Amino acid sequence: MQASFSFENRPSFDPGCGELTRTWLDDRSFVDFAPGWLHESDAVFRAVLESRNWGQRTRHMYERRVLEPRLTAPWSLRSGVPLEPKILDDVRLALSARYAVLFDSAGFNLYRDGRDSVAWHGDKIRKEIENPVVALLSLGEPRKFLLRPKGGGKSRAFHLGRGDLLVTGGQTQRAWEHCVPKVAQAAGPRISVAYRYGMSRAAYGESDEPAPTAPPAASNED
Ligand SMILES: O=C(O)CCC(=O)C(=O)O
Repeated sequence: MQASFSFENRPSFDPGCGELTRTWLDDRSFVDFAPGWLHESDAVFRAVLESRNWGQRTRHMYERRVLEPRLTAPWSLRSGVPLEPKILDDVRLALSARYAVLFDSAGFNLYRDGRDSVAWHGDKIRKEIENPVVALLSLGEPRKFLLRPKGGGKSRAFHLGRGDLLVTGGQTQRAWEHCVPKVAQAAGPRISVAYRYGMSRAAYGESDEPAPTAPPAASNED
């Protein structure tokens, strides 16, 4: 049974993705960024917060299973369940057309406050996809999103929330890793929607978890 959503002000975005600015991280890795790309994103945030079936996964870390410090809710095209609210499916189709791939899954992540985070990782996308594209739509309060060369190095920071769109392409998921660090000060809730394709089969279900390479440090830097 799907919820039906009616928005007072209809959320919208530029389906041509004309506002995307490309930044090269190295000669084969890039991110495309469009701040505030989804308009009326707070209403979408509320709809997603209230309608998703949030759960807390565990992950293997330091030889034991620990609770992931955020809530998640998976969606996949394979399930046959419509992606709702519909604006999120419109986003999926527009980004699929823009990047010439079929985004067939959407992973919802809820960072309830500054204690929630995700550790440094690259997404688990099948090896045969040489240059995977992953699109992240952020809703709610902005949180820092860091990128660094795999294994360490100087990090690049984006502050993602309130309808921001960030797309990783080229070798960014292979040669770089990313995280959302904890913050010491109070932080309001944020949701990210990760549009992906070519995930390993297990990744669509319960074990859709990034493989952490290091715990995220609490961070106050800009
Ligand atoms: O919440 C974000 O912006 C990042 C999410 C992420 O990296 C992941 O779930 O793999």
